[in-house]
This record gives sequence, structure tokens and C-alpha cells, in this order.
Amino acid sequence: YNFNNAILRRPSKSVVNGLRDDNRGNPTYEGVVAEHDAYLKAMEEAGVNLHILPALEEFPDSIFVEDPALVFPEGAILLRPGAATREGETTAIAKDIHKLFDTVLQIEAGYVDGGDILNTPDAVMIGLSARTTREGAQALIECLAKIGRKGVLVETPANVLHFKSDCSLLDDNTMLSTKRLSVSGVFEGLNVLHTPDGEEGAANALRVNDVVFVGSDFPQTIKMLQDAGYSVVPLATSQIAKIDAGLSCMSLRY
Ligand code: CIR
Repeated sequence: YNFNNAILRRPSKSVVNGLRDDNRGNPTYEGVVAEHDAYLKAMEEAGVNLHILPALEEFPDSIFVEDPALVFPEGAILLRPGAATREGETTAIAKDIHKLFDTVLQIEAGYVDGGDILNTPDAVMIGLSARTTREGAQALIECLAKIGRKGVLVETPANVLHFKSDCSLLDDNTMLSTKRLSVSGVFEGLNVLHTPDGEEGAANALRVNDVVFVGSDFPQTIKMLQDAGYSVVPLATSQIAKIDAGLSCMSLRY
């Protein structure tokens, strides 16, 4: 969670048509831009150097730059998003990734969304989901091995879009997680703080250097984290939540 750099992509006007599971209405373009602007500012204030990519009208979900790639200080891995309308985002981001990294690998089989990947001090967890296939996860484990990292397969709860929709890393040995995810025992050996009932959406928080970004619609989670000693930066997410996104999705951090 110590990052010097982050890659972001400006929202396109087509973001209003972003993918979603249940229709809770379209977000507005202006609303998404406002949430993105506040996120970008919070990243800068947290001490991160930003690489901001231009909007891509042909890909409504391309603001969620976390999904087509995975980045580490030592290199990047191009992924293959598992939604048909998002597959082309890999090619779209590849040239920017090549500019920023000397080592760039690519998964050659199956599908993996970056939203299913949680980097912990021990290992890189890869959640199987409707977007991330076993074949893709295996291909990713091989790429990770080439840059000296260990990948492990884990399960995403049913009806949850991404593994990281339900969890985030708060520090080296503490996770924020929904109860439905942690009952699987996936975080055994780590401290787990559970999102209060009704605030499951807060689990996709984001630790960036000394602060934790948390959705501002989740007061109980914010208080719980503050009481636990974290410095919380509440950020509005109600627009991006309409297209199933949270705080990790809008950046690639390294
Ligand atoms: C999608 O369904 O792909 C987008 N509407 C939301 C992606 C959120 N990304 C993420 O959690 N990494």
C-alpha cells in the first residue's frame, strides 16, 4: 500500500452505459467526473505521482483502469478482462504500460479482471469469479512467477462481481472484509475487520500510503476504521456504485 505512482483514465461520456448487474439507474457523466476528480485529488494529496490517460469513448468501463492490467514496481502484466465489451481495453492500455515499464508480460490464455486480484505481503491472491477463469488465473500465476511473485487461487463469493468488491488491505496484516467473504477462511492468520451489516459496499476501500480511502456513504465503517487508528479519507462513490465500481477500480498503483 506504499505507492509512488498511479495510472488513472479520465471517464468517457459513454460511462453512463457502463456494465452493471442490477439496474439502479444510470450514473450521470458529470457525477462520475466529480467523483473521479475528488479521487484524483486525494491520490495526489496522499503523495502519489499520477499518470492520467485520456478518455476512451468506445469503452464505457475504461475509467476502471484496474481491470485490464496488473502493475508492480518491477514490472506489469497485461490481463484479459472477462466481459466481452471490455476485452479491447487491454490493447488500448498496452502502449501506455509499455511506456511506463521495462518489463511487460501478458496472459495468453483465459480471462482475468484486475478487480479480482489482491496483492498482500505474502502472495498475490487471485479470485475466481464470473470474470476470472481458472485458465486465466493459471496463466497469471506463471507470469507472476517470472517476476518473482507468488500467486494463489481463491474463491469470490457467489453474486459478487470481483474478489476485491468484498475486501481490501488495510496494512501488512489487517484486512477489511465482508463477513460473506471472510467465512471462507481465506484470510486465516490475518486480522480481519468486518464491514458492518448493510455496509458491504465499503469493503472496496483503498489504502494509499498513510491514508485509507473509504466510500462516504458508509459512516459505520468510517467510524470503525477511525477507532482502529486509521486516517480515513471519505470519498463519494454513489455514481460509480451504479455501475458496480468502488475505490480500487479507478487506478493502477505501484
Ligand atoms: C464492470 O462491470 O466491469 C464495471 N462496470 C465495474 C468494474 C469495477 N472494477 C473493479 O472493481 N476493479
